[in-house]
Amino acid sequence: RQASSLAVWCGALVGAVLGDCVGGEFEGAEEVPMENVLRHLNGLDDETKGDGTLEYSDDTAMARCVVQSLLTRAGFDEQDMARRFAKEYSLAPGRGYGSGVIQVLKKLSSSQLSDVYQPARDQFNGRGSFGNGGAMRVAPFALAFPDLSDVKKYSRSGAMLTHSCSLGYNGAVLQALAVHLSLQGALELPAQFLDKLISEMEEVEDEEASRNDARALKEAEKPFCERLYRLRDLMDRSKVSIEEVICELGNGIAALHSVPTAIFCVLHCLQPRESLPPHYGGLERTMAYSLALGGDTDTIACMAGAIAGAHYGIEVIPEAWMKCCEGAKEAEVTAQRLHALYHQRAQGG
Ligand code: F2R
Ligand code: MG
Ligand code: MG
Repeated sequence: RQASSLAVWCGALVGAVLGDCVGGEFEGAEEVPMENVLRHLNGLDDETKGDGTLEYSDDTAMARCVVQSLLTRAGFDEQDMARRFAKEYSLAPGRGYGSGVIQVLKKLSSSQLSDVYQPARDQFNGRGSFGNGGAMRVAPFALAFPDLSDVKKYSRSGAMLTHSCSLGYNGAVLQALAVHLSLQGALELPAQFLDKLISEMEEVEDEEASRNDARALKEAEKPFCERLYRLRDLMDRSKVSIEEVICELGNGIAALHSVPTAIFCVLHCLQPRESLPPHYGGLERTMAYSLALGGDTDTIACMAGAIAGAHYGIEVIPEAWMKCCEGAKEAEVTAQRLHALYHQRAQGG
């Protein structure tokens, strides 16, 4: 892997935006034939298409708030981040937000609010959201903090501004870990990458709150670990169908049914696959495969795009794709600023 450090930072943030913009076409579709995916992706090469024709959705809208907050505050500031989420929603409410999180975003705009985590705790009769909204926007945390413990701590806190159920915020922690490890080149050794994710999540899911939520929702004792073990089994099989992936890992709006799926998409597409064009590189394969799963395609492709982009770097992203996607060029610039923040922190600044 030859990509420079700056190239993988840009790849991560731009990969996430591409996944969101390109994946929006199929969000909510039950079945997505691969030929439809390839037709959609081929259409991105059409020179007559204007700049930014594919608009980003809530995934990128919220990730932009995370980026701006981390950069402006030179670290995590929950008040500032909450304010930015609320303002972004009030300015552009039509970006396809989850139906529950809208209530949180409205409450976060109140000047009377003393605890910015309270609206999220009140969701779903006090159980909190287990949606993937915390995970879909988490990549910038992985790009801003050099210490793994900070990545875990702040990605969790950032997700808890809207998702107080551990099945929501732990999904964000898992996604942040996957992006962070990928940035360090960990996907060169896929089996070790997965082992590391499992060992980190064993610790994360050992917390009492996580165990209680898992019990209340009748999930496995450590739900994300259990999915990662299923993922490992799928990887060991010589052939695996789209239906098996959906059945074992899911393709839905819950973090549990989408974050491990996104990680699988990246791992599965490290090598060429029969169903995908031979001229496709790894990032293109990951995008196409994520879309072909159907379901929450913008978010699964967004999360897979961040992990894959952190591995392959921005140079492999087709220029025509970048041009079509709203916010892609801006993501390249802000990734450079996150790269500087990361290195400043790494040097103790
Ligand atoms: N919302 C969507 N897609 C729907 C279609 C939008 C359409 N294109 C349009 O423009 O109208 N996509 C976006 O939402 C997902 C992220 O959602 P987030 O931020 O997690 O929202 P929320 O509301 O917290 O959770 C999502 C749904 O999950 C269910 N749920 C969550 N916790 C629950 C609980 N404790 N008990 C029961 N149900 C729970 C609810 O149905 C929530 O509405 C991304 O896909 C993003 O792209
Ligand atoms: Mg979306
Ligand atoms: Mg979505």
